[in-house]
Amino acid sequence: LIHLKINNMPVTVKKGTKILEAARMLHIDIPHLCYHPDQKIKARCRICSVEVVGKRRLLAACSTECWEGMEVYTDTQVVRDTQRGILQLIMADHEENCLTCPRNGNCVLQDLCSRFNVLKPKIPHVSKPQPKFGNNPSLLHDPEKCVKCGRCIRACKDIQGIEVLGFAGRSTDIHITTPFNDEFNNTQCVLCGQCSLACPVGALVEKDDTERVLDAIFDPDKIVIVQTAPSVRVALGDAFGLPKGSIVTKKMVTALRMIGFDKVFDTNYGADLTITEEANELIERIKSGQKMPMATSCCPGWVNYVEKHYPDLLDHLSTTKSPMQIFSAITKTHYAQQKHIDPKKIFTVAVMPCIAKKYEITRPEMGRDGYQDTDAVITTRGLIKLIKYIGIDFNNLPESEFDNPMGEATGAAAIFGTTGGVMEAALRTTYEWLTGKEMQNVEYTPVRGFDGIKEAEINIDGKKIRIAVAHTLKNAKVIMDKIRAGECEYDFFEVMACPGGCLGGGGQPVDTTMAVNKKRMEALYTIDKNTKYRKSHENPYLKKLYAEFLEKPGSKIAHELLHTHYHA
Ligand code: HC0
Ligand code: SF4
Ligand code: SF4
Repeated sequence: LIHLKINNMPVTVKKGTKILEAARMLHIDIPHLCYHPDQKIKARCRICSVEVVGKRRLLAACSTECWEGMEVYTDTQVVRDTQRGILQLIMADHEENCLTCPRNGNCVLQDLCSRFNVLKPKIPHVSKPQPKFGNNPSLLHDPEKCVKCGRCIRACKDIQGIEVLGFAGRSTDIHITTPFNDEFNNTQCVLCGQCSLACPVGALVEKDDTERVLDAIFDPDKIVIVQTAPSVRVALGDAFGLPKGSIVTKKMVTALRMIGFDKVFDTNYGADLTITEEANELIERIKSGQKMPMATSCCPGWVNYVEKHYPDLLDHLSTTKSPMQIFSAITKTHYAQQKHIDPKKIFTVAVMPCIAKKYEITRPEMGRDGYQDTDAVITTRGLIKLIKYIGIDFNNLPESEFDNPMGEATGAAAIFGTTGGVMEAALRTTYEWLTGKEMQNVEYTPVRGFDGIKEAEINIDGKKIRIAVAHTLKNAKVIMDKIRAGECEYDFFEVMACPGGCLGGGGQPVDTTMAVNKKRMEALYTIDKNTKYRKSHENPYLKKLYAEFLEKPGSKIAHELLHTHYHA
C-alpha cells in the first residue's frame, strides 16, 4: 500500500494507482479530456496537470503513479493557469457554435470551460474550415470540433481492431481522419459508433433522426409505431440521474406514449421470433452439416464486419433477420392486415442502443412493395433528447405496460442486450426442440460475463454442440481467422460488436463505461428472472402468430419475411 497526500488530505492506495484515481477516492475530480477509464492512457491533453512537491514540472495526474510520501496539489495558481491556458489553446482551434452542436449541454469541453471560467477566447482563432464526413446513415464527423484527444482512434483500434481513424498532419494542421480522407462507407468502418461513444465533444456524433420521427408523429395520416430494444430500458435512466443499471421499462413506455407514439411495442417480441427461427435454422444446419459453424447475425456492426473483412465467410451468418427487422416486417404485414391499415401509412420507429442499426434499415432487402420495414432508428441518446424536448419529468412518471400483442416477450429475449444473451436464449429453445424434454435450469452460466471469448460444450441428447461467444470485433477476428484456416471446431457462435454487447452500444448515453455496462448486464438478468416465460418458443403471442400466419418456423412465408441473405 502507498500513502500520499492530495491537497493536504491523506489517502492510502494500492501500488500502481494513478493520481487521478487516488483523487477520486477523496472525491476530487481532476479535470481530464483524453483520459477514458477503459482505454490505454496517453496523457495527450495535459489538462489533468497537477503540482507534486519536489518536482519542477507539473505532472499528468492520469498517467503518474502515486508513490510513498507523495504530496500532490490539484488547485494551486500555477495548476489553474495551466489548465486555463490549455483550454484557451483548444478553444482557439475549435469551432465556436456550441448552441447548435449536438453535444450542447453534454460536452466535456463545454463543462471544462464553464468550470474554469474560460468564457471569452483570449488567443486568436487558428482553426481552418475542414470538410465534414457523413455520407452514410449512421455517423457524422466534424473535424472542426475535434480536440485531438485520440479517444476515437483508440476505440476503433483497441476495441474493434479496425483502425479506420488516425492522426494526420503536423502542428496546427494535425487532425483525425480516415485512410485517404475517404467517407466512412468507403473504408473498413463498420459503423459501430464506438468512436462516437468515446468522443468527449461533438466531433463524432450519430446522424440524428429525431426530427424525422417528430414529423411523422405530427403527420395526421401516419400511424407511428415504436419498438424499444432490450438494452435501452437499462440505460435510459442514466440521463435522469438514476443509479446505473436502473430498470426503467415502464416509465419509458409512459414517456413514449407522451411523446405521441400511437403504439408502444417491444423489440423483445421480435427477439423471441428471431430465436424460434434461428434455433430451427441451427437444427437444420447441424443435421445437414452445411455452412458450419453458424454465426448469429442480429448485430449489424458484426454483419458489416463480415461483409467488409471476411466476405468469403458470409455463408456462416444465420439468414434469420435481427429482432428489429423481424418486428417491423411483421408490423407492416400481419399486424397491418389484421388492423386493416395500409402498410404505407405505418411509420415504424426503433429505439436502439446502436448506430449501425440506422444503416441496417436502409439495406435494400429490408422491405417490400416499395416500402422500408423500419422507417427510422433513434438511439437511446435520441430518445433522451425527445423526452427532454417534450419536457417530461421522467423520474416522477407513472408506470405503464407495452401495447399488445407485440409488447409481450420472454426473459430469453430480455438478455439479448448482453454479450452471451442471444446464445443462452437460443440454447433454451434448441435444447428443448432437439430433446423434446423440458430444460430444468434455464440459466446457462458459461456464456455469461464479460470475457472476450467464452467457449463451452453442451451435450444435447448425446450430441456434443460446441459453442462460442465473442464481443468486440477484435475478439471476433480470432474466431474468423480460425474458420478461414479451417481450424474452427465450433457449431454455433455469437458475436456482438460492442463491448459487453448492445448494452455498451455506440448509441448509449455518452458516460457508458465497462463498470456501467456490468450494472446493465445484471439488470438484464434480473428482468429475465422476473419474467413469466423464459424460453422464446413459449411466448403465447408467438404461438398464436405461427398458428394464424407463419405456419411453422422455417416455413415459406417465414423465409420470405424473416430471413435474408448477406452478400459482399
Ligand atoms: Fe441489440 Fe437486438 S439485442 S441487436 O444488441 O438481436 O441494437 O439492445 O435491439 O435487433 O432484440 C441492439 C439491443 C437489439 C436487435 C434485439 C438483437
Ligand atoms: Fe471505427 Fe466503429 Fe468508429 Fe467505424 S464506427 S470508425 S469501425 S469505431
Ligand atoms: Fe449495434 Fe449492439 Fe451490434 Fe453494437 S453490439 S453494433 S449496439 S447491434
